[in-house]
Amino acid sequence: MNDLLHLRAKTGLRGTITVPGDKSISHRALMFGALAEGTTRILGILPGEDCLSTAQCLRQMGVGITAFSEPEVLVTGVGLGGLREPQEVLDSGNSGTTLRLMLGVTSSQPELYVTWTGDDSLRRRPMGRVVQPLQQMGARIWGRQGGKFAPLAVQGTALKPIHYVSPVASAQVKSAILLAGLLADGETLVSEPHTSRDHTERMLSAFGCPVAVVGSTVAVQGPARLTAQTVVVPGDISSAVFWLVAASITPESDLMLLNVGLNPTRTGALEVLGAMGADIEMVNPREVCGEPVGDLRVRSAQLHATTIDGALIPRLIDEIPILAVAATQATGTTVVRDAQELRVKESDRLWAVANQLGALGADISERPDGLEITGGRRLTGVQVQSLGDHRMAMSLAVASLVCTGELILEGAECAAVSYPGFYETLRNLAPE
Ligand code: SPQ
Repeated sequence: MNDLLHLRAKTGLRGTITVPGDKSISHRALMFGALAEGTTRILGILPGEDCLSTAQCLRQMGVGITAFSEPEVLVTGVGLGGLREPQEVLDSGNSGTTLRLMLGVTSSQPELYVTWTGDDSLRRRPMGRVVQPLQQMGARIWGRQGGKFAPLAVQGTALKPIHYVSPVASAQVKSAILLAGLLADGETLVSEPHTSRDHTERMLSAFGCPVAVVGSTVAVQGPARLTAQTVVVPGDISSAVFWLVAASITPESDLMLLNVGLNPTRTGALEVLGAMGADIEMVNPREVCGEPVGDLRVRSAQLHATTIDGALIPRLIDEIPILAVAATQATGTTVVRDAQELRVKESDRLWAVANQLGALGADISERPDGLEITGGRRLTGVQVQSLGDHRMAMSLAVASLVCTGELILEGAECAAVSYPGFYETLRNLAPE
């Protein structure tokens, strides 16, 4: 499928939106539920394609998971080491989180042989970053180019603990090693240059496995046991930011976003939008299942340029495409640095953002590790492409709100990877 979606500018986005469940937390709730003893209840799970991939792979390894259409999803845990050898190749679809975290889980389980694959995009993404440290732990993994790319074959075996000093700040690398460490005998540590999202650490503790955190170093003690829990998944801040930018750049807008996850390792985009002059108010802050949550009210505002770099990058890594859209409407030149990780996401997001926003007439240039965007140029609707990347699709759809003429979005359907119903919500916010 390669849907063509026709979109036009609007004014006055108004209403209340409950953004779908957090993707990172939904994946982890399924995985930890599968590895726990007992039945885990998940409320508010994201019914996105990526999470469905995780659920399907786990089911193929003998885990009972009820339908996502029900108000709560039940996961019948098999316990650490209890996964069954699958009969088929397991397909992670478009989901880096599924493949990287599950490489950690499956490589540490003796008696399990698994072949992992994914879609065209995922088979191009680097897996050496988890395969190599797992091999240091003793993992037996084979794949294309010496294990750098999927398909990957894993023969589970007993692993030994390591202290891995990661060259990149990556929650997927950190989580894969920690999950492998759950069955290793002793302490497994991961240090990273800046702290990446910490949902694994929080959820492991909630499932009864203590996690020691000192600065940007995290440690687990194996062998561990996980106990089933009830997980209430907050709304995904990475999805909420599309609406924060949409309302900020569209005149006469006033939106309320309910139940947004506000974990400090994920709120970099809120800080950046605040620094750009966005009118965002946090209402009713609270804690749900160990994760900070709140409601966000956002109104139109004149934005100005900012710089995004350093330790902020891992705290907003998935929001850079939509922040680039905001920067096209800001006064001055916004600079993004230290963001070379964006080159190995669902698309090369630095190239994709520069190329597609450039096609709309934005003053944007690509740097080896970032972007430079000078706001103020009027955007013109033309045909642009998602390049099969859900965050590109939704960023371009938001850009249509400020284009003259019609923007035609090719490959719009991939938004369902992380945000089923995104375009319907966009349509309902304001008449054209
Ligand atoms: O799962 P996937 O495909 O890697 O998804 C993305 C996204 O845009 O939704 C990245 F492309 O999010 C990652 C995120 O970039 C999800 C994630 C996680 O749940 O642990 C961590 C980040 O990746 P990384 O490589 O920095 O660890």
